[in-house]
Amino acid sequence: MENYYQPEIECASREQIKAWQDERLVKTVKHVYEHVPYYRNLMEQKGVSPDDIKSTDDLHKLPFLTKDDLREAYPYGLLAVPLEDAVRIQSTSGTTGRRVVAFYTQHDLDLWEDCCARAIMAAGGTKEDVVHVCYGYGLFTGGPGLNGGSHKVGSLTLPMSSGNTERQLQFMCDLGSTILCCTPSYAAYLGETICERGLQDEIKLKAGIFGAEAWSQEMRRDIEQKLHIKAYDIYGLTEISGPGVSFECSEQTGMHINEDHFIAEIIDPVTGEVLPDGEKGELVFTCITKEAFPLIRYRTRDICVLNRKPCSCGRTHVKMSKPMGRSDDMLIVKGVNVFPSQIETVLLNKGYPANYQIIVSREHNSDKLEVQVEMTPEMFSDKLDEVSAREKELVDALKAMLGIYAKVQLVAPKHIARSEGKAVRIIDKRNLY
Ligand code: DLL
Repeated sequence: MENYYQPEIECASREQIKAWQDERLVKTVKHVYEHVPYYRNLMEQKGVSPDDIKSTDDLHKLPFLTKDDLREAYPYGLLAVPLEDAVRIQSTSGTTGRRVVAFYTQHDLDLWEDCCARAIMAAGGTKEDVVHVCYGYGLFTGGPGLNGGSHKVGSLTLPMSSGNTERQLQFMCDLGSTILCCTPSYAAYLGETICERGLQDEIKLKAGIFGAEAWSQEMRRDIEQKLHIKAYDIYGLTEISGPGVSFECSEQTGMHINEDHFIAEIIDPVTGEVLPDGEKGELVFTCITKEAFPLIRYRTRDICVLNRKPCSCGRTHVKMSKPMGRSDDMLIVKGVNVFPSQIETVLLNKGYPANYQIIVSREHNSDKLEVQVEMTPEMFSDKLDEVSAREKELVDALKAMLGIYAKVQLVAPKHIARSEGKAVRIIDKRNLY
């Protein structure tokens, strides 16, 4: 069995990584220019030809690609191989507009599974592990990606998919699952249920690989404590392949981007200017090894920071921070930028569980921000003055963090609907778009 900790790649010198990226970028740009009329048009509009791209130093000359391009080119407009060579699609969970469909050849699936296998190995996974995958299967990339990665590691893979918590717990106890893969909100829910039922001693989990949505350090601590595991972050997006674009190592100070497959840039989301490492901005990816759907300079809308300092784990691939919000789902309330992650940090710091909903509305042309927060069973009390005091405390803490007033409504435990996939945190009733 191949060992998917690939030190010759993951710990390669920076010179070697640049050499791979230079060569692969040139090849990929030629490939899309020759096979995708949509790209050829975009490049011609910008007055750039494949001959102008000689190395990664020329990357900035290429046009950006956005989700709007993907929607416009739907369904086959960005497919870079003949249909007969594509073997799979995956699709985003997008609820508005046209769906985004990504294509894979067998080679692309293989490389994607390698990336996920690296993530599992980095979380301590080996062929002795029992990997419990309760990300959704089907069009969502979470289930298929981690499933394929787990196979490559040689672990026993439980393709549970999402939902049916009873069955999840039964298999987890009976089969002795050791690595849990799901969204952090579902992990928190499983942790809560396991504690309520006193099942802590019956589960054998040692690690979790959680991603697909934003989650704070406080939420990590909560999950780690309830499930007695080490919780690792994993990042990815359907357009670029799915989970495994980057992943955490044992140092847990950012996620290593698989730089032999993807080139990362950080840009100013307003001007599009490339920012130096260490500055916060929008993450942009260029795929350099894919055949069917090699997106170039794709704007993710995720706001991050890149860090190239050496990592104690030995990996040399650049690390990205946890996304700190999205340039498109940042809320602007009364003219102030509000990121859901800021609200979550306040709640978890004050000992509340990560079960909350942010409701924005507009009355008489003025924005109203309301946060509904679940209490823990210990906090839950019938005494109105105690609840009011708690609400007031949160209003003050949120004001200090956000700079604006947010109404707080504390609700009973389990009041807010649980999600088996990505949690729905924001309800914006303002119909702004
Ligand atoms: O969420 C792929 C995935 C599956 C990643 C399983 C990790 C684990 P999409 O549905 O296309 O793909 O959503 C991609 O989700 O642009 C981020 O905004 C967000 N996201 C993904 N991972 C993380 C993470 C999958 N670890 C979008 N932290 C991305 C914060 C994340 N946000």
